[in-house]
Amino acid sequence: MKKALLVVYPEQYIIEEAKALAEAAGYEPADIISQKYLSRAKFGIGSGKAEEAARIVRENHLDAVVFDARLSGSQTYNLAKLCKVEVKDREKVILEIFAMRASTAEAKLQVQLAELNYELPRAKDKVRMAKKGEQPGFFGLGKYEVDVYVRMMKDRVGTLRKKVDEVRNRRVIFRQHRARMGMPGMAITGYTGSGKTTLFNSLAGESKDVGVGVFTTLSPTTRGIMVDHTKLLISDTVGFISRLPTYMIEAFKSTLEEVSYSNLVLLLVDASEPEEKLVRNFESCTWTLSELGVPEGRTLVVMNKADLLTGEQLGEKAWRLGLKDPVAISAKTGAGFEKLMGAIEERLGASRQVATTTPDGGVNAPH
Ligand SMILES: Nc1nc2c(ncn2[C@@H]2O[C@H](COP(=O)(O)OP(=O)(O)OP(=O)(O)O)[C@@H](O)[C@H]2O)c(=O)[nH]1
Ligand SMILES: [Mg+2]
Repeated sequence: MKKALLVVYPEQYIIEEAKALAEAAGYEPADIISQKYLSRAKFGIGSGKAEEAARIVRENHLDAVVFDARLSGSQTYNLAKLCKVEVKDREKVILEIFAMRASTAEAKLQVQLAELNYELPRAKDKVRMAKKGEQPGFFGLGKYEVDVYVRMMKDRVGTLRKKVDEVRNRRVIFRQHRARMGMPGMAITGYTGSGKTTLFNSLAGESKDVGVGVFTTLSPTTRGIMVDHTKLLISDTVGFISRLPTYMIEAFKSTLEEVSYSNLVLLLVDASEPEEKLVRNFESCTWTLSELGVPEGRTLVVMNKADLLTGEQLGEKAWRLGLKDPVAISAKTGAGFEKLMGAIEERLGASRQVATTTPDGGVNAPH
């Protein structure tokens, strides 16, 4: 494993998540610098801190700097030049994890598209720097060739988008088929590591990979289960994470469209998280769901990992999330499943009564 210096905001839960991300991407967080501001113009961090980072890297023979925020192309370049090792920002780290774990052709295409969307503004930065003479000979290219390189990247984005759309169309056909068969769908969504796959496995009698780290699941799986004498299609989905750029959601849209077109969206929260993290993660999930066009009324919030909490703690956390009649379960032990199934039946029953069919054949539940 490469040893890295982690640069991160000074909050315990943010540090923990940053560590988990770094590890999942193959970096061992050997040292940490925490800073309240990670958006300073030249290096992301202030010049003094950047010097300190360079010293830590040098003295401890580290291989990389992992920066848990977004960096522009020029910030990355400046920091890498100062520290003399590679610099990976948060988005790049997430992309690397996705690239390592993408196993289906579709996921691979999606990751490539997200990578290009990540590189494009940075390539433009490089063009600007090359033009100002600040970064001559980037890739051994002169400034005109760099212009050509950016144009080439834009073309590739176009080609990839078309391919991703083709796969997406196949999903649309599959969805139309399901809708014609009158099968309702439920997507299990939530922050990465909240226990979606564990729940999916329990409900569907499957044995999909469950992980301790982040982003164990990248491709959605759908299975049918019987609920109230009706076949319900449940889908396990890719986890959400805070500060996820919209272009990444865009790249994974065909996967996440399963969510947009579901009759019911189960939002699973890890109730064992400390309160502040719980609330922040919940907010980032509801933000992502709204980015995906899921109306609030279609979401069923379920508190998971209840086995790790007392009833009193659960009540307190439900209150913090504003849940009036909380459904609390343990995906691991099966506790609370009866209430969960009851809530699912009730919500599906209500959605069936007023369900209409959308032009593409998807079933559109009431807003
Ligand atoms: N104690 C306890 N642990 C749980 C429960 N549900 C899941 N876990 C654990 O939480 C970790 C993450 O579980 P996963 O099911 O992989 O979570 P996920 O939401 O699918 O994660 P990603 O696919 O990475 O987004 C694993 O170590 C599970 O064993 C639960 O009800 N109780
Ligand atoms: Mg999973």
